Amino acid sequence: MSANRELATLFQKFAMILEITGADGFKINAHTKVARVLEDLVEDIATVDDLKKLPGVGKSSESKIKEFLETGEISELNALLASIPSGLLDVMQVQGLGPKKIRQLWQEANVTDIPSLKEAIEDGRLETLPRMGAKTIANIADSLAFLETSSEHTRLGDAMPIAEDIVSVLAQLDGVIQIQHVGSLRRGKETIGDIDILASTTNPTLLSDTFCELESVTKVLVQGETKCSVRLDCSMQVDLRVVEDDVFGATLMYFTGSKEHNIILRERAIKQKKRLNEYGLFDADENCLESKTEREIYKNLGVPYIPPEIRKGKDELSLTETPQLIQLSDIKADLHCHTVASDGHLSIKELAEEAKRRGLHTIAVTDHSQSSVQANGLTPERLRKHIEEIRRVNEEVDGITILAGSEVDIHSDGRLDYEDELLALLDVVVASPHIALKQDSKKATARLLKAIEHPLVHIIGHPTGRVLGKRPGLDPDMPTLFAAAVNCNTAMELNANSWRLDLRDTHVHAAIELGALISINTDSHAANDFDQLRYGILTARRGWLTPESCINCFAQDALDAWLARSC
Ligand code: DGT
Ligand code: CA
Ligand code: CA
Ligand code: ZN
Repeated sequence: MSANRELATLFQKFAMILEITGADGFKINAHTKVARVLEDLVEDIATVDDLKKLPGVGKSSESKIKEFLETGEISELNALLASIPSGLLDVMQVQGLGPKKIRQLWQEANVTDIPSLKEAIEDGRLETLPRMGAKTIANIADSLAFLETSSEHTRLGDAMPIAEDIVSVLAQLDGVIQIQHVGSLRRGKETIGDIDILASTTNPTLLSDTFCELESVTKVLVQGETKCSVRLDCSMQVDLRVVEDDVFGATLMYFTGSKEHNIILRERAIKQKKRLNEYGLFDADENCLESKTEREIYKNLGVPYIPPEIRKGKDELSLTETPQLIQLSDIKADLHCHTVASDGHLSIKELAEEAKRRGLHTIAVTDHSQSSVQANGLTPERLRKHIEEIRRVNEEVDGITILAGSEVDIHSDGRLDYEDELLALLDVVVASPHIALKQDSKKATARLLKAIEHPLVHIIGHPTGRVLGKRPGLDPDMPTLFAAAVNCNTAMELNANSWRLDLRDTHVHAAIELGALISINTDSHAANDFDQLRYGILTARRGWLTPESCINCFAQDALDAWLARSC
């Protein structure tokens, strides 16, 4: 791993501690900016000749980076870290606790980590603090509970690259015949308990030894010929199962799950006087009917092949044919992306070139609106200029259509953040909730309904505003929203960013059942954010989405016509 990531994390940490200790905003922002630049940097930071040429990197950041590259440490950060209790960084993960509150909790209530925060809530210490009402305390308690229930699971977007790295290393070993990830990861769940890998090999010893000695392994829990289990430095557990190659299909099916899906299939087999287990499908005389591939087993059971993402043990087993679920290659447009005009890292042209490289026919530039001050949202005047600039670049760049759009804030009462007159100048309007994400369900429903029914809105962006493991987001009455979306011909977004995946799988399913259109967008702020599309696709597939119900799969003409619709 290059030092970029590690350094970015350190600069982020720097910014967080500076915030807690009450440093000035300029200094905090400078560190956050460097962290972002490092995260997006494609080349290895160690190979950059002149660090000061990087945006946001001044003299002091330069010397910190150099120190780190030479010594692996930043002494100023160490000193700063020593000045606060280390557990306070965990407290920052609690949604709704800003640095100022944390500082108050620390200095006035002796809160130094998550356990002492819980204690302070339980023994009533917090109530005695100024500006700490019962409602605030209840909110903190809620966020704490949420943080706890979600912390055992890893986001799909984090688990997938880890699993793929391991699989690609092991696949190269002598003797390995088939190897792939299974379990909830193969089913594309938004969060993953542990990573499961299935392999067949002629050299099980080499495979298990290599697996248990991977650099990222911190603890070997089980090491055997057929099963190994390890813990990684990121604290995830990985299970490796090794099977005979001629039963690979049967075990693939078994370990892909879900357990509920497997149970129903087994019952089907029994009704047909057969037996299904991880070694194959057998007849009454224990002759093996099928075991090599999943497809053969489904076929023999008289069930259409069921894609892993929808193996939930629900209505997938009443399907009469395999559904043609959406695939990555079906996506031809991205309708929600940011540029340097607000909080993105790419220029309009860079964004368009990246989208073109990825085979899209259309890309929409949808920077933030004026109320999103932290995201450098555009004032009406800036938006007008931005539209002109987008039109100009669209003329300049061949091979892709660049649409002028905006990600307009939906205020807590459902009003939009720009006047209609301005919105009418745009090709595409994505309306999203960003603030007041704790309002009650009724208010949230009314708020989003108003946006859906607005004649100039095309898409509702990340409708709940949830962030996985951090905040649950809005909880509106979804069927009501979807019915309105159908009526008004407004698309509901599935934001592909793996922190969001919003709408979630079950929402997508409910939406398309009612006939609503879905829009899968990456919400890209940097070039590699486009890579997140695959997680949106997995989630969409879990929601049974087919290309016809997704506006991003429309051909250019059809998309243009849909955007120009009047309603
Ligand atoms: P996770 O790890 O909690 O996100 O979810 P999974 O689905 O990956 O569950 P895991 O890792 O416990 O097991 C992997 C697969 O193995 C699971 O999807 C189905 C299969 N499996 C595990 N235990 C059983 C079982 O007791 N019965 C059946 N039929 N299948 C099982
Ligand atoms: Ca698993
Ligand atoms: Ca497992
Ligand atoms: Zn947004």
